Amino acid sequence: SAYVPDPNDKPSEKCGVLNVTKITEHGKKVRKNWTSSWTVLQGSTLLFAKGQGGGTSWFGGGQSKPEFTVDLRGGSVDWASKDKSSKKHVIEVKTRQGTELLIQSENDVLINDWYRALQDTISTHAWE
Ligand code: I3S
Repeated sequence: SAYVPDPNDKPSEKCGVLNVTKITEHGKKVRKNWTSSWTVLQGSTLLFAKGQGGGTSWFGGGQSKPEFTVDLRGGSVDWASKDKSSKKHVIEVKTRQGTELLIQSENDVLINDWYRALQDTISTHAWE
């Protein structure tokens, strides 16, 4: 029988450009370095790649690897408090591995979608 998409199905993948910085790595504070990153949510993994690669697909050539990836399982996602950043629409992601990231966009609709997607991911992908 023909494939009929279920309108209630959530996409397993989300991608877009976000401003990102690490603030903690392996539990240690690191210097902020805000960069515009191509960001992909794939299952319980969040992947970041630098820039937008001059228009060629990041996935295409196979030569480019993600700048870094984080495992969201067992982590947390919250709106960042004002003391974490002076920017607006900032999400704080904490991972089980002791990495803390801030992700941000000037676009409030876009960032709200990410917030929801990240929350969904954390609640549906249990830790072990
Ligand atoms: O939390 P901070 O230290 O106030 O973060 C700001 C700094 O990282 C600053 O760079 P310097 O390393 O040159 O001080 C950045 O340019 C700012 O964007 C950081 O603050 P915001 O509030 O934008 O996250």
